[in-house]
Amino acid sequence: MSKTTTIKRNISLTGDIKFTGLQLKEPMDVSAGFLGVKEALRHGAKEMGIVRSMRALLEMNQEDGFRCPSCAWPVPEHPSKIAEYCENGAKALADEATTDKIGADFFKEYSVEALSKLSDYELNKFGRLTEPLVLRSGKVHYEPISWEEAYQCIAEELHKLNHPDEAIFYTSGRSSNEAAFLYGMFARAFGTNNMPDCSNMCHESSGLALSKTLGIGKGSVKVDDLHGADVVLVVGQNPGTNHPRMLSALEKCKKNGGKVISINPLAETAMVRFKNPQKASGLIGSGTAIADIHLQIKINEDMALAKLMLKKLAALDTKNRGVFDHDFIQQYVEGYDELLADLKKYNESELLEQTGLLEEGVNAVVDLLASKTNIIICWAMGITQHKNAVETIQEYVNILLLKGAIGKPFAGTCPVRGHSNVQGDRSVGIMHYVNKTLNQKIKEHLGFEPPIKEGYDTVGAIKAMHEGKGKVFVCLGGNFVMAASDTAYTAKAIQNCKLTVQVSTKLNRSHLVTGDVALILPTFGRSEKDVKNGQLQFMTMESSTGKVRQSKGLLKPVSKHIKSEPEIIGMMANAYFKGDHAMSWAALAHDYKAIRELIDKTVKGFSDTSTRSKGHGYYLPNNVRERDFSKLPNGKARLTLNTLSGVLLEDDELLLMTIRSHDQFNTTIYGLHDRYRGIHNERRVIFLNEEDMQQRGIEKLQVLNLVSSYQGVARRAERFLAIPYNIPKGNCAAYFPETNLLVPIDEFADGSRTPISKSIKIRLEKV
Ligand SMILES: Nc1nc2c(c(=O)[nH]1)N[C@H]1C(S)=C(S)[C@@H](COP(=O)(O)OP(=O)(O)OC[C@H]3O[C@@H](n4cnc5c(=O)[nH]c(N)nc54)[C@H](O)[C@@H]3O)O[C@H]1N2
Ligand SMILES: Nc1nc2c(c(=O)[nH]1)N[C@H]1C(S)=C(S)[C@@H](COP(=O)(O)OP(=O)(O)OC[C@H]3O[C@@H](n4cnc5c(=O)[nH]c(N)nc54)[C@H](O)[C@@H]3O)O[C@H]1N2
Ligand SMILES: [Mo]
Repeated sequence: MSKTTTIKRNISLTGDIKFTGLQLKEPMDVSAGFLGVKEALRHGAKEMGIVRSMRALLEMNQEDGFRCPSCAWPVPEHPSKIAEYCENGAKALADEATTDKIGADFFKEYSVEALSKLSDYELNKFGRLTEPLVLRSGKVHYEPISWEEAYQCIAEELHKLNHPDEAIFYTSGRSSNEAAFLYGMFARAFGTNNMPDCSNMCHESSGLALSKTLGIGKGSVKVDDLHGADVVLVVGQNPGTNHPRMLSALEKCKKNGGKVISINPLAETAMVRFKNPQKASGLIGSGTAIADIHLQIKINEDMALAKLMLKKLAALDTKNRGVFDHDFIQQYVEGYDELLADLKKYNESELLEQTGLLEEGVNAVVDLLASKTNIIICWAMGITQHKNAVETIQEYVNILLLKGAIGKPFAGTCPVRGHSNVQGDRSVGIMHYVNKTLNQKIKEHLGFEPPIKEGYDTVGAIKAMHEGKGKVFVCLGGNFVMAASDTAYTAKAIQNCKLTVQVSTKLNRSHLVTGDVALILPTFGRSEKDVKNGQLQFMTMESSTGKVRQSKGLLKPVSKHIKSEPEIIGMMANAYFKGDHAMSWAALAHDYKAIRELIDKTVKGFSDTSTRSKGHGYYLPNNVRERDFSKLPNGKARLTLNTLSGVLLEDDELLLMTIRSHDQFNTTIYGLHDRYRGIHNERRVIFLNEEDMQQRGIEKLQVLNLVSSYQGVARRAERFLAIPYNIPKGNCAAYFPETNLLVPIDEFADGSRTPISKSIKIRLEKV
């Protein structure tokens, strides 16, 4: 490696800001039907060629195929033979399996500085990364590097550190269980628990709230439970775009007489009407309305709503003892009297006013909750990314516990996970905190002493790098600089590092905002064939409902020079330990069955995974499903007292939620449309309430800067077009990651430290 000189390179964090030609249409009232399938095929054919795309689509989510790389929604127990994918799954596949590629020649032509002037959409479009590359100290062009030299470079930098805690190992949720396990064990063997992961920005709030109240950080329902539920609340989630296959489950629920309630500041398309693309009738039929009731709540007022519903239910229960499940409460739950006493402190009309809802709507939901017992609550980022996220989730759990809607068929908790294997990564050991049971098993079966000091989560890692305490930053997938909060602060933190390493499939801004020296280690996508010792390999993943299944690629890898994630991690560890360690890293790098055997030995609930993950796969144990709360203090599930809190706005402030368009997967921008919301060919838009616009004298399509001010620091995201939209007064919405610049590093959920990406106070500045 060349000698270290620290230059910060002239990197743009936004790309050149330009409008791309907005066309406005009416928001759509149906989704997923014929248009969805057509869109899926169009994307596939364009990126992969028609034969490759049809073959891949047919294998996606089938028993012997590969798991969809998009969201973590499980495949039903009896998947349809023809199509177990959705439009956005097909887009994710097309994006990964694209035949466009870039290697050393490309980077010789384009410097990181020049590339940084492009948008995230343009960066992703270049195609797959095909060979290992290095950005040497002081240089602005990546150059080729051999795999051997790349591993040596990492090993040398790791050896140079004064303490293992100067290294940080980030994981995005697209890895397999095998890769994540090996990676987490390497971090520990190296000596640190610095394992931030995308969960920290995602469902960490759910994990915490659920562990505290029910004793497991995962949801309790299976897909079939949704089919038979009486009432399903879909809270702070946009399944039409982000979990489209979930709509089929909701549709079944309705067919069986269940009611679906949407609680969301936006009337999201699929919750209004949708067509089922897997059925012939779905291609031509008129579609089904999904949500029976939509509560258009104000941003971050779910706690007020949950309290209001609890109060109304408690009043009904006093009148007629059948509303709460007193036998269940008696046997399994603690904190009943305290909760009922605490609720008395709150005033119904004040709560109602806070939510911004009409009482009829709330009463209709309360009537359903009062008369039914098979209740499921689903939620996602609309709930987890607020300061009071953990307590809000606990308040929703209170409703389920009082109703006895826990640990029985057709009822329970359903935090809908994001990344396709984010839950599995956590299960097999990607976590910044210390798990004593796991550590004990590591000592017994892997033969080394794991560190016992808590590591950095995402926010902690950024701060450590900012302060110069984090020096080597390794990322297993993801796009850290764009996904994290406070983009400018995060970028500065990363640029403080000596070495940054990205194990990636495609180009993104995290390859441009780097440490002094940077490595790109290109890897397989899930759809690609991974052949080792002449044998087609498979990996395993865990769905949102806790089921472990195999995933086996079938497409020819995009390049001969890329390697699988387990191989990269194993060989990196091998270069570091040079044979001087209890684990056989080089052997594991090439033997996933051996990795699975170690997972089975060390991780609770995994057993005989190589066999049991075949076909339909197997469920990991879940104490809530068994109504076993013995691990909680007093052996009971816990009702919690949660403080009502909201965000106080100044007169000229609005509350901003940063959301996904229909054409993106997190920071990967597939296209510039959000056709469900009527937005075509533009991402720099801000959705505003019309009254708010009038009050501020803002015209439709006026150009605005968004400014957040926390602790006297103004953060600015520039040039957004004003779109009048059906959104509660005082609220507004824009897409992430363009707006991550506005989220202050120190503003996160209490307890889980998830950035407040859904409730940022902003002012609008006319340009
Ligand atoms: N196609 C596609 N699929 C994806 C992803 C993707 O980017 N693209 N991302 C994956 C990942 S990692 C994740 S975590 C999930 C994300 O899935 P979602 O959570 O559905 O994603 P968001 O777009 O963040 O949408 C949040 C929803 O919450 C609502 N909301 C915002 N604030 C509030 C609030 O205070 N209260 C209530 N009740 N609602 C609120 C918004 O209006 C929006 O409908 O999707 C996964 N699947
Ligand atoms: N403001 C705001 N910020 C947010 C959110 C929000 O709602 N609002 N949501 C948060 C959430 S929920 C999440 S989960 C995070 C997401 O954070 P990340 O998971 O870090 O980000 P992604 O955009 O999913 O990562 C995309 C990159 O992953 C790489 N990649 C794709 N597939 C593979 C693979 O199979 N292997 C490897 N090694 N690499 C691969 C590609 O290079 C691609 O460019 O963002 C968070 N940030
Ligand atoms: Mo996520």
